[in-house]
Amino acid sequence: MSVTPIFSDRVMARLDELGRISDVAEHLTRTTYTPAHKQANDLVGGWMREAGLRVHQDGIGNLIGRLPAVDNGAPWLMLGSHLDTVRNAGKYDGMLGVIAAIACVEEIRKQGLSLPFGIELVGFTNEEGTRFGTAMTGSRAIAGTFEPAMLAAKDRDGISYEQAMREFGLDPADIASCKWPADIAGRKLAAFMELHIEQGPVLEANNLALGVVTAISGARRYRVEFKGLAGHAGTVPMGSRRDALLAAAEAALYIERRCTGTPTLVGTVGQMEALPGAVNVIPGLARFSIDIRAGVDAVRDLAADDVLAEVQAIAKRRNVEATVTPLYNSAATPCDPRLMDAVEAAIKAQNVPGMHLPSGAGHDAMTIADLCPVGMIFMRCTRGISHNPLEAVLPQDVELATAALYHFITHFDPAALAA
Ligand code: HGY
Ligand code: MN
Ligand code: MN
Repeated sequence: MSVTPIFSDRVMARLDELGRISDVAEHLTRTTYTPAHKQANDLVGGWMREAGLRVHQDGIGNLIGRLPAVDNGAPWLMLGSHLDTVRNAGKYDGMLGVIAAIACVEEIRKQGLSLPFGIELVGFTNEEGTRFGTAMTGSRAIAGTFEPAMLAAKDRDGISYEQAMREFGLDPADIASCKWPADIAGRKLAAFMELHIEQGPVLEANNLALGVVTAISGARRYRVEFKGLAGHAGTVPMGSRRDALLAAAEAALYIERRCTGTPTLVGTVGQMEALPGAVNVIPGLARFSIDIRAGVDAVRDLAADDVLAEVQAIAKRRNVEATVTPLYNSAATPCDPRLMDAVEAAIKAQNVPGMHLPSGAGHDAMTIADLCPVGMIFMRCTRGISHNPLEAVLPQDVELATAALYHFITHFDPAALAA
């Protein structure tokens, strides 16, 4: 007998609706400080209000819904995930964690439950770093680790983070006000729990819907520019070229070699451009991104150091100039064992098996870990595909995942973490 779903119909319908809000018509790309960012905050803010949450947008553009406890001095549980996306994205990465948490609050109110803690439900902005390269600025503002240098980061059109904020109606001077406890002085944050798709193939390979996240890999990101000499494709002999694109190509292939063969170590060149970009001109300028991660920081750092050294060696060999700009650096983050136990119990309560697994993907939980213990629930995604419009989930998994989050919330005991 199939049990009537409590959550999944509404969660899936809302994810479909939210997935139609994009910076561009042809696919889902929702970056930061764009009209789509505002539209998404307005739409999700309305759903938060319907659930009985008090809603506001904070000083950096995060969307926040609050359900205070009856007791003003009670601790708070933070829930949520990010509302921004990569380019040509799927509609579940980040959004699932926000929409499912709203569905849980709706059910809590429907059941007339009053919890011994407040709920701070956050739709973080700029977790991906798609527009400016520098990532997780929304959660960093709440954690108090936003770095003013990030305001100078520029998008593809040369607009700075600061300028984009101001055009969005925000004042960088207000970023400091986002830092927990924000506008409720002295409140204590007991924990942060994030539901997220796995974005990998492990749960599906084990025929499981849900998983307990053990740790989140740390990442280092850079932007590299090689400056050679543009020249005529027909007249400059091969031996006397200063071809910036070939230097970048050599660096990319080195990154692949260096990051292959070490467990949890991965290296990616996601962006590359050759300028001036004419078919009959030797590229005088090449820009590309580097993203290096591992479950253990020392493994990642060793690889990153080797890659940066090779970038300089290639520049020397090819007589081009290398400029390396660090964009982002996050340490590997362990999930709190007590929250892992609570997630395990929440999965068990759904009468399904689960498993423990690390996250190769980064999440806002890494940043919020500077404030409080963090935990994550992983949900299977089809063929492990993510950062891709083919990202897909099963409604029955969404039901299980939201029910597990609901179980975690309604059984959460802040005192157990105070010990
Ligand atoms: O890049 C990541 O790991 C995440 O999707 N922001
Ligand atoms: Mn992502
Ligand atoms: Mn994500």
